[in-house]
Amino acid sequence: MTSALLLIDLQNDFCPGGALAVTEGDQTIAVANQAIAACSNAGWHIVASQDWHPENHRSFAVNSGQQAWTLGELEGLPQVWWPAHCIEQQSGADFHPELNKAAITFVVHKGQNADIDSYSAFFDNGKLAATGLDEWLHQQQITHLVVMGLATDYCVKFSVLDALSLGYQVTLIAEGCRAVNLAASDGEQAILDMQQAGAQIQTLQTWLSTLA
Ligand code: VGL
Ligand code: ZN
Repeated sequence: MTSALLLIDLQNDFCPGGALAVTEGDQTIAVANQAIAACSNAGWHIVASQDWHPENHRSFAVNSGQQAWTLGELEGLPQVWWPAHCIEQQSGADFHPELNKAAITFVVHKGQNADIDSYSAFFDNGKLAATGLDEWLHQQQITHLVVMGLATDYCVKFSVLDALSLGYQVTLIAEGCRAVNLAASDGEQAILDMQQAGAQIQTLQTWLSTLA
């Protein structure tokens, strides 16, 4: 079994002070850096996704004439209207400054098509287009993913569910994740959904001890 670490959207806009700030989003960075150190040691690939939108993305409330943080529909799919965030090439889309970026061996961008949102690191929300992540993981013969990042109830959840349906074994490090929590229990529910679908939920320490 070949494993990789998959870090979801550890970007400035999802951290306190960012455009779509997730409560304690920045507290995932120290967890990610510990995981990165251990995985580098073990010779694993370290893969990171970046939410990467054009300025005219229609998931942005302002571009669709909607109120931010409310629910609507975009091209027939349910859509939360988000504040403008993670605009390609801008600092909000950068990885958090404390993340050990040098150790990342593959970066995948998602959300470039203005007409459809893309929570998963594998496919857009309508599964119309693939990002190339699955293909790349196949080329490396990676069959197991250890996942953490932002946000638990959106990009982490949909990445994990897609990974499981694509046949990967998935371990989720819950303390390396934080949720948007539009409803207070969304993060908790997302973890249950991932577990139900077959993800193994582990603490950082327990997982690190399996590596040693
Ligand atoms: C995300 C909302 C909009 C995420 C991305 O990374 O979870 N959430 N775009
Ligand atoms: Zn986004």
